[in-house]
Amino acid sequence: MTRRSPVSAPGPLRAVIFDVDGTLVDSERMGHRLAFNEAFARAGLPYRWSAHHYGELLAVTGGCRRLRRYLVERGLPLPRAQVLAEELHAVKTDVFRTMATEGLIPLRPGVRRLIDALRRQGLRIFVATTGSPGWVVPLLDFHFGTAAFDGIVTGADVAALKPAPDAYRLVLRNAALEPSEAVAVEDSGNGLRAAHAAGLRCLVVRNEYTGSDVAEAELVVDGFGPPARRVSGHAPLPQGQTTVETLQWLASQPARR
Ligand code: XBP
Ligand code: MG
Repeated sequence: MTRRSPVSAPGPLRAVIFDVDGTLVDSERMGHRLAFNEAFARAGLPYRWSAHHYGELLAVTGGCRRLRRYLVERGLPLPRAQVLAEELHAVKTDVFRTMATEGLIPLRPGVRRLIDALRRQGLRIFVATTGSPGWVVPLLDFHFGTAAFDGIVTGADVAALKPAPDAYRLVLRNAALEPSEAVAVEDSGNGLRAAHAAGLRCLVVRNEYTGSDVAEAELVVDGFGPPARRVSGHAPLPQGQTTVETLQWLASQPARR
């Protein structure tokens, strides 16, 4: 059972912490999924993950853990599944890094506008992801330049992946921030639970793989916009967009947990 951080009082917004997969970038269905399938093919394995099945596999965060679980479910003994998952994941990471640096992993619409606006307002911008540094850093560098971020925490930096709060807690600790001074932006129930367990308020920006397990978020929208529509929560969305004002509203809300 994960120990929860104390619920923090609402405060002025100083920082925004972004998830990467499914939040900053549209990376899962036509990105990671294809890279996993390429790794299976190169290993001569018959497995292929369909877009629909991949949505279910995303319940397990971290590509290596996802592979290991899948291989165990196919009947491989755990030690063999662990070794094979690590081998496949190394290939998958190489394939995905190449896709990222060739521009095949697009930003979600509206993300660049929001990041630029946050920077203009002097807010600090961080990344907390369960993904691997082998592709996270090149991908962020391709789209923004890594100098765009005040800190990047990846799955390699923490003992436990989301839904554990470790990545968010490490960002807060490195940046000397209180949870009340930052908000998280996520796309999944696992990410939402990680943010909440770290004491953060959370905006969920839904995508095709977002499940019904995000109802506890302080705010849910269907995109960064325009057009962005509220799914739940009463935040301002000026001109149908998720803006700095939207995130300031989020920081002013009592935590819903
Ligand atoms: C994303 C993940 C990642 C990616 C694959 O979760 O779980 O594992 O699917 O990346 P979140 P790796 O968006 O909550 O961080 O293969 O490098 O793990
Ligand atoms: Mg995500």
